[in-house]
Amino acid sequence: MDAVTRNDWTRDEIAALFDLPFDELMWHAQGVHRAHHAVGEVQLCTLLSIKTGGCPEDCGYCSQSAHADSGVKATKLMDVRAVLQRAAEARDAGSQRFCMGAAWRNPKDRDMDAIVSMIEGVREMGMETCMTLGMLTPAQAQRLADAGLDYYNHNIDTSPERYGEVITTRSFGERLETLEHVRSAGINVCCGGIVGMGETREDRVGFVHALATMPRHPESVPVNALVPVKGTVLGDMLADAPLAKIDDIEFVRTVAVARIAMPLSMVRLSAGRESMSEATQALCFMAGANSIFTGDKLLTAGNRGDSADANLFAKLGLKPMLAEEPMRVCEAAE
Ligand code: SAM
Ligand code: DTB
Ligand code: SF4
Repeated sequence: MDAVTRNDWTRDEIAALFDLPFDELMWHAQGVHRAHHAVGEVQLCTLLSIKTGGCPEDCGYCSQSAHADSGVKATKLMDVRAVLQRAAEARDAGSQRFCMGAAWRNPKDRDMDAIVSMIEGVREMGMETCMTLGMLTPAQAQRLADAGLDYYNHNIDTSPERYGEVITTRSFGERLETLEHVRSAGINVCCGGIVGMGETREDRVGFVHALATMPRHPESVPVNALVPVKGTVLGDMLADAPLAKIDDIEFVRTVAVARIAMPLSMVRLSAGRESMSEATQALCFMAGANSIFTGDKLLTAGNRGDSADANLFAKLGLKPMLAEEPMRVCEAAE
């Protein structure tokens, strides 16, 4: 690796960061952030669900699981032209990266031609591309790399110990296998998870520890706040136990610890901003979050919308990050 990133974090060290007095934790996180990232610049990414609902996986948080009763209608894979139209709109609204998500356990080989055309089309518009399609074989990962895919999102979601309580249809180990295929193909990794699923502090420690001890840190680390959806296991559990909702300061602590443990990664303040106060979001940016999803929709859930975000950026003096030529892993290594 390089001189500033460490992959040998112990759980005790991560736990000790979480335990710091809040002021000291923020001071430390800001120091790390300022040493490696442009201050006051936030990357804008836009999400599109290219294939919604009917997913065979049983992720307890997800509205798109066929096991949930969320009312989300299953659709087929979108037409390539319609996807490119949405990408052009996102680019015109100032977005730097276009992230396409499919509610699949894994893509079928018959879907790959359309997926490749989407990647090529979005790249031609000058935007970075990200896909999240579930598990990949090494050959599928290579095909996406050959098409020019910049990032693949595949989250570990929570600590290795908690994983089996949230998802039973696949294992933590299978998640890591796909991440390895993505890395080996030379695609940048986007990997993070969800906070606020009723997990313990120890689980949050384990979650950040698992990311920060990967052989290479993910280039993007999305930290989602659970969007509780009625009809999902976790949405219903939290509706019945409002006290289990994550405390705002604990959420900010998680962002700050991720920033310190993975200094060079983009830390993305992802789902859940719609119900987060502006003050909490401001603390997240101060803690080192430097990427958000724009627009008024994530995949199926709502998002704050561009005018509310423009207003918040103006209040906080934040600027959208300018698009850069995406750094490919193969060039970044060494
Ligand atoms: N099916 C693919 C997969 O699971 O890898 C990609 C799409 S999936 C919706 C992408 C990520 O969105 C999940 O790993 C999870 O971290 C996040 N997510 C899904 N539902 C969420 C919710 N209700 N609240 C917060 N994050 C959520
Ligand atoms: C990620 O970690 N968060 C995004 C992206 N990766 C694909 C997805 C958030 C989904 C929020 C719930 C929804 O829209 O259904
Ligand atoms: Fe399917 Fe992804 Fe939702 Fe899990 S998170 S149910 S894999 S769409």
